[in-house]
Amino acid sequence: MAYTYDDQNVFAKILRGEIPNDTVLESEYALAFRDITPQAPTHVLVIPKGAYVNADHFANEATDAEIIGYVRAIGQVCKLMGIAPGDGQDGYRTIANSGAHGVQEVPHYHTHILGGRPLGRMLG
Ligand code: DGP
Repeated sequence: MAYTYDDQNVFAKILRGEIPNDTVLESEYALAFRDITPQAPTHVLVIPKGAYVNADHFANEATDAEIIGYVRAIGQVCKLMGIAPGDGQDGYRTIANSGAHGVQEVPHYHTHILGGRPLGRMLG
């Protein structure tokens, strides 16, 4: 599979510290920050630190350590934000738009975490 990563994308610039962000968590493998156009009271984006274009790229080429570190970071963000159902809290939704049909705007893999209100049913 061939993936072309554009290192001028906005999340690459955030990772390099060229654009400011409202960080909620940083780990060896991931950075989590608030979305600039929040769609819910809690709207955090979690990105891997590696240069992966989308979920497909990440799933196929990231190391096991990167994948585990990334998924753990998502869990930690949800705890930090007070939305983790495992802690008896109200829950959340994760979304990873990938590619054209997924309507992915920023070509650096990211997961949206949305919570803080009932989100309604959404499956396309
Ligand atoms: P999408 O690629 O469609 O899954 O969504 C990209 C999201 O990134 C969108 O919700 C807005 C957010 N976003 C775009 N530019 C910036 C930025 O400079 N800073 C932050 N914090 N979020 C951004």
